[in-house]
Amino acid sequence: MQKAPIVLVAASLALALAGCAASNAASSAGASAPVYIHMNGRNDFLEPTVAVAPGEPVVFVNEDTGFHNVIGYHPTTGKPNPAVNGDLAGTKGAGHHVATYTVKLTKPGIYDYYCSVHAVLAKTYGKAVQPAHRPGVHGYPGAMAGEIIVTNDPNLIAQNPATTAKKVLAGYFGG
Ligand SMILES: [Cu+2]
Repeated sequence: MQKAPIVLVAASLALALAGCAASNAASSAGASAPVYIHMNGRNDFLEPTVAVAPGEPVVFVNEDTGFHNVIGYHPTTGKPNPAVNGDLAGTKGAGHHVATYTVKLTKPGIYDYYCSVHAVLAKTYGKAVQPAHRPGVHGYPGAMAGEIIVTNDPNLIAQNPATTAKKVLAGYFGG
């Protein structure tokens, strides 16, 4: 008679876990929920790689006091990619208006971008380029750059950092 409750507990745990899996799948499949990419005091993108479903909004959020931009480019040709192109004024501080730039990409693929204030495109070989640290930029040793993966694979989307679900993160002003 002692085993019956244990079985019941195990069964309800299994149901609870199944419920979690189901709600995760539902949230990642919801193409209307934006994915947020944050700029902070280090002159970088806090979430440099994110994945979204086609048409799912990607919202860049500038929580930094300084100006940033988001410039799309093709890494194999060095040419600009106008599908990603935005300016973000600085935010004065907590409680002030936060500048955002929203982009919706409908075609699956990888969209590379960088901030031309804090990074430069450097030649690699042939016509290929990659972002490099802009000399004189303080706060972050790497290049301020990132990529958006537009995909129909929910497993990739489920790997986004937890911070991509929240528009404004606390404690990042003042760079
Ligand atoms: Cu920047």
